[in-house]
Amino acid sequence: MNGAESLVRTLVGAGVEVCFANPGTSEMHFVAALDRVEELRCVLGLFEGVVTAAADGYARMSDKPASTLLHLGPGLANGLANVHNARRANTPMVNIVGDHASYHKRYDAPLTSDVESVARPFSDWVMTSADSDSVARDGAAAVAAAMAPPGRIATLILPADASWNEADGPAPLPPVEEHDAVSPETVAEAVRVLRSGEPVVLFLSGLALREPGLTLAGRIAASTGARLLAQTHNSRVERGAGRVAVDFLPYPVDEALSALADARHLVLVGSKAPVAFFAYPDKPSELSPPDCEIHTLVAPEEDVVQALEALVDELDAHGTAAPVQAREILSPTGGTVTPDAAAATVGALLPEDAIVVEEALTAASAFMSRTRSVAPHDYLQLTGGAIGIGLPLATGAAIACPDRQVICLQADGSAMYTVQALWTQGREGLDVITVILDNRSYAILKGELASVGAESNGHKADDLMELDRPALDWVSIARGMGVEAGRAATMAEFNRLLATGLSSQGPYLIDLLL
Ligand SMILES: Cc1ncc(C[n+]2csc(CCOP(=O)(O)OP(=O)(O)O)c2C)c(N)n1
Repeated sequence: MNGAESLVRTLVGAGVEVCFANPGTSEMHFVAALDRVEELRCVLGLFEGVVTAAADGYARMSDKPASTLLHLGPGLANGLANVHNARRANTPMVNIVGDHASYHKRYDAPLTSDVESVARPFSDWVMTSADSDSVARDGAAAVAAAMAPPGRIATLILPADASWNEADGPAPLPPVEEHDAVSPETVAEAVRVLRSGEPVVLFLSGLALREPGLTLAGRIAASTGARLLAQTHNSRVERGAGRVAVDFLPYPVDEALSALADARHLVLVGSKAPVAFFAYPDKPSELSPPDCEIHTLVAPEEDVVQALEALVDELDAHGTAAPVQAREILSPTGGTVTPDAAAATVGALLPEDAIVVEEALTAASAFMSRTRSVAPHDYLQLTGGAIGIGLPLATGAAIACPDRQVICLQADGSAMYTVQALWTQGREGLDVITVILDNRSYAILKGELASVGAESNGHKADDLMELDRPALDWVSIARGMGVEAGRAATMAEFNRLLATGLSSQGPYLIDLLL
């Protein structure tokens, strides 16, 4: 067995089931090894930003470590924006990056670069395998590093000769770091705050937004009068009818400030203290009021569910019912197309247990509010602000959950960054409906131009935010990648196309003209 095969067998032994890949010459022994190891499924992405976001979507929905196969420094660099997003989602991800054979490096061949330096700012763990005998052990260490709480990015650089030289065989997964439990003192402090009689916000993220954390948080809120609020962007939220409803902190600074204006205590539950996405002249960076005390009940890398359980114990709230969201029956709307009307139709037609991937930017708040009380679903967001995640995130989620309908609510400008994901959806026959929110502009940037106080009334600034010259032909783009598609210019057409997409198997794209 060579080093590459020892690595593939190690990954499988450690629980890695899928490798999202875009390989090159230096990865050919890894590629060949895949045919000798049945258990590792391989999914091809036609750009590395597709590969890394698909791995992220897969891990978010499967709760298993994701892996990628990338080609030297440039291949990794192409994928990094979505590695950044995955890191911000606390996704466990192992990137295998092929490199030149160790003895070839000194010739400075065209693809040579300092791969470790490319990887480091976006990885929590980086290692280059010294030789074929260490590859398996390094691979096992990479998976353990990725699975360390709260989920981390591990990048293993694999020189070609470490791949092709003889190796001993696979290595076992070393012990994986456990979540630290939260101390009784920390829980007691939270109890004191919750019983202070002052307004408290429980600020939730991570596992606090999924069962059983959500119900525990609901019990705490019901028994103390604390308000539940989620971080603005989260890896995965379980929501909809029958679940504890949680508002999201709004993205615009003024709205976020008013959402937190009354809070005297902010208790962090798997979240970070809220800060503005960007600095704006004359607006604060910190979103909680100056007289609001911030308390950490549980940090993202600690045991969120244990902390919530301990808090429920201390509050003696196990008997308290967590209030859940009532079901609202929406009807598809008619008339002109607006984000709100589109959101009402999506809410009305959303199947039970769907996965909603949302990179809707200026339309996000409409979708969020209209899906609050509809069929229960998982909601996946852009966590790191690097646009171009939606289409591949949906692709990876569909690989993880082949029996669930995936609906991707996708702003058009962001869609173009990783549009090749449609081809992977077509190739793999994935049940993903993509709704392109086709406003033919970088609409959000028009607002940002004014918000940061940049003065402009000229056509050059406008020209950098308009996508209508030429208009993108989304139906042709989709069909050209093997995905059936239709265009909707009215709500009646959208309602019909969404129903068509939902009743058919395989991927479908709707170009919704806004
Ligand atoms: C990787 C990356 N590049 C550029 C940006 C800057 N950026 C933020 S929003 C945006 C345009 C978004 O337009 P679109 O996806 O069409 O959504 P809309 O604002 O029209 O709703 C850009 C270019 C970014 N956030 N991330």
